[in-house]
Amino acid sequence: MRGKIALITGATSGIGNEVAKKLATVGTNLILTGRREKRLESIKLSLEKEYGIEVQTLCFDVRNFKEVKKYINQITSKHIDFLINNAGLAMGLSSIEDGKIDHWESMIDTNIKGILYVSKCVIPLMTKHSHIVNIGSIAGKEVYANGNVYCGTKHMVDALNKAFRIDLAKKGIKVSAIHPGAVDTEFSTVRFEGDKERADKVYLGFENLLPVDVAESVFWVLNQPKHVNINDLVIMPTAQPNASTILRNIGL
Ligand code: NDP
Ligand code: 8X3
Repeated sequence: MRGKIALITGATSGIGNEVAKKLATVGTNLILTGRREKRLESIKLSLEKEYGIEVQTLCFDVRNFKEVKKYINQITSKHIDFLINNAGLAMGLSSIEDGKIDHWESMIDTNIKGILYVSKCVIPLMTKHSHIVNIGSIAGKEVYANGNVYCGTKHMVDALNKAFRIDLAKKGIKVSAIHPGAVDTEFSTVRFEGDKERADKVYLGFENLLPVDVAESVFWVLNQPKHVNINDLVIMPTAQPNASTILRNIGL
């Protein structure tokens, strides 16, 4: 992993940030993206200082193809070894007839178009043994009440993951997806538009996944021998046996 180059979208918080830290510990150079420039800068400074790696930051919105193209063109390296398609979000948790159009558009544009736009621009920089890891969700494997559009976008990520693998196999590019259950990040605060009290309730009474658990899975997937591709990995809290069941207050 030392000296290789990984591009991680959505590295300003949660899972993306933790994947960046994990790869930094083994000497992988990083290209980190997100919309919050100050956070990107402070993550860059701290990882460069602590691990002696090179970090390039690119501040752009994955929903805007012109921006994606412009910033990916600024990448100083001619080659990308790993692309972690992580940027994503849920907005709202409402029955289909109550859902907000702007929430739907934001999820569709970020979770689906974002992966397509970034991948379209990064794949030309990838060669044999490069590897794309798409962060899907248990919501891409099952549908839960009021999850409608978010679940739909993550089902699309699941489909794109399979499609990318077929299309890119001839170039020797590996393609994997990791589908987590509940991870305590800024995800629920974003979903409930800053309502931290409501967000915190999601994780009450059971041991949720931590971003580091997902980062360890990403690391494991990237570290398989070159003839081994992990297609799909679903990682759940022990207390969450499926998307819509969380066993609270029983010590799990
Ligand atoms: P966070 O909210 O902590 O992180 C989301 C990241 O995505 C941030 O770095 C954010 O950066 C970035 N992002 C969001 N929208 C955009 C955009 N339009 N352009 C560029 N970057 C964007 O949540 P998580 O770490 O939990 O989420 C990471 C991924 O994991 C998502 O795809 C999510 O769907 C998935 N996931 C999360 C689970 C959970 O329970 N937390 C479970 C299963 C999957 P910035 O705001 O700076 O742009
Ligand atoms: C995030 C997990 O179950 O909140 O993708 O949809 S869930």
